[in-house]
Amino acid sequence: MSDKTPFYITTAISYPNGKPHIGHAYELIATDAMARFQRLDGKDVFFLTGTDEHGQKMQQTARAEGIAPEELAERNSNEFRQMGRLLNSSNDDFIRTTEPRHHAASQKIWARMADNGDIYKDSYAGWYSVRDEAYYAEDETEVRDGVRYGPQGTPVEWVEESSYFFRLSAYGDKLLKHYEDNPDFIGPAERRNEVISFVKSGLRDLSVSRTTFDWGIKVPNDPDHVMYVWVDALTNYITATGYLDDPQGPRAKYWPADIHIIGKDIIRFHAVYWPAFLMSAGLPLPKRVFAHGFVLAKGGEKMSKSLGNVLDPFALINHFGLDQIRYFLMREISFGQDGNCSEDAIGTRINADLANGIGNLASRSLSMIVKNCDGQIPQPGELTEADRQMLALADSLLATCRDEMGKQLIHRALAAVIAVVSETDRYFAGQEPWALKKTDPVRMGTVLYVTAEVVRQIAILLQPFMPDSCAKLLDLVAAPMEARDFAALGEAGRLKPGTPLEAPKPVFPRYVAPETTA
Ligand code: ME8
Repeated sequence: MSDKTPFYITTAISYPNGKPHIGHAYELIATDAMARFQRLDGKDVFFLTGTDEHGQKMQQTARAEGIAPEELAERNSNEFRQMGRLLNSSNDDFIRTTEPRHHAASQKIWARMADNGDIYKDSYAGWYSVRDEAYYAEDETEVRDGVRYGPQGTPVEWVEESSYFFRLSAYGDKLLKHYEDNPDFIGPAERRNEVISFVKSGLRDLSVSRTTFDWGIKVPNDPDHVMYVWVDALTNYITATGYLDDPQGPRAKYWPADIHIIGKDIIRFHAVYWPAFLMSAGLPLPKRVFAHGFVLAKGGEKMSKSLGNVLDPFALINHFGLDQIRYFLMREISFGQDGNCSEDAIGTRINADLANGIGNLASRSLSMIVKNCDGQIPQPGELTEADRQMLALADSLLATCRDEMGKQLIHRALAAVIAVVSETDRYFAGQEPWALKKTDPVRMGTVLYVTAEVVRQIAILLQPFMPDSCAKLLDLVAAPMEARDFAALGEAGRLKPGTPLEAPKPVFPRYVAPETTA
């Protein structure tokens, strides 16, 4: 048994009706960075991602391709799994909602809601968006050019069918109380306000089964009905913990989840429906739901095939490098807000922060050590005020990063680290170790020691965002493998004078845009 504190984090599970796009990559990278951060900070992390394979959208896409939905799901779920490997995602499990464990869990949660008297049979007549897999009230829709659209801008169609309902209307006050008692339940603040006003406007009972198609999980004791895909989809988070099979089982300790990371378009499902289902089923609620923004094209346009501005994550990684793309997306876009992504901006960011920033600092200081200090980490002399301030600044970064990451402000954690890189550059330039070589070699050694020590700490802290590159940086400062987590930050893991160093190899090359041929 681990005595570490459990920490459970999830991404949304993606619809495998097509290949993964940059939005999917963005969410997985962000969630992976948070999971890695908590692991390095000593938590017992369980990180889940996967695919949401049922529903009308999957059935329609499969039909249009002339294949069975199982085949479509299998093919594209593999693409998502492969994307995870390519992105260096450290997820501990990958759930597919077509798996038997998930069918069983969904039927259990349904039975618990039914036993609580919250499910009744009636018939549904109203608007449905297949693209969003969402029911909308008439006043949430609008007609443009003869087509009716839902609030996310997707077309809606009229649906009339026999359906089971969930008594969502009974949960309005309970949900509002929960939001009030748990101010951190929904983030960021804009999304919290949006959810509160939606619930305050009055909740109607929710149709939770479909009878006009059959690609879903069967309702217990009524096989003509399949569950509404969101009932089954949301349940994935609890399926993977095995909590419904055995609350004492090996993974049950991870429920309730510490945080669900999702995009802003699906906040209503996670912050209204999901907690209501769990309250009904008598199960603990997740501690937090955080909605990130959308990745947009240059100029803030939505990416679309017709505009020809779709950025393919696989092509970007091939061109710029994985850690470069991971870093760019986490640093450039304020987590929780929409942000633009363009090749120009990626190139600029790589050069400013990585090549000219961390990369240059590491290679200048470490190559001076290799050349001028017998290839060993020098013994520092007496520390000046400037040295002490430099080390104290580096030592204070963990607290800042912990605080920002605890609020999912990933971009701010990174900005704080980069600010220390700039400060170290100023320190290094101001101390002029190259000039001290002849006049005061001990002092030169001290300056190089302090700089290399800051590089070590920065490399440890940036591991969640750029795991492979930071491993290389940590190799350059000869950080022992067992001293690369956050416990090794600060005084505890200071570089050991006398440790041999190899000549540094460049970790972050400058990006040079290929010449465009007219
Ligand atoms: O919504 N930028 O699946 P999905 C950033 N199956 N994030 C984006 C994005 C973009 N351009 N486009 C999509 C679903 N996303 C459901 C989830 S969870 C129980 C079920 C995000 O494949 C989106 O907000 O449409 C969501 O969090 C995730 O990608 C999967 O979207």
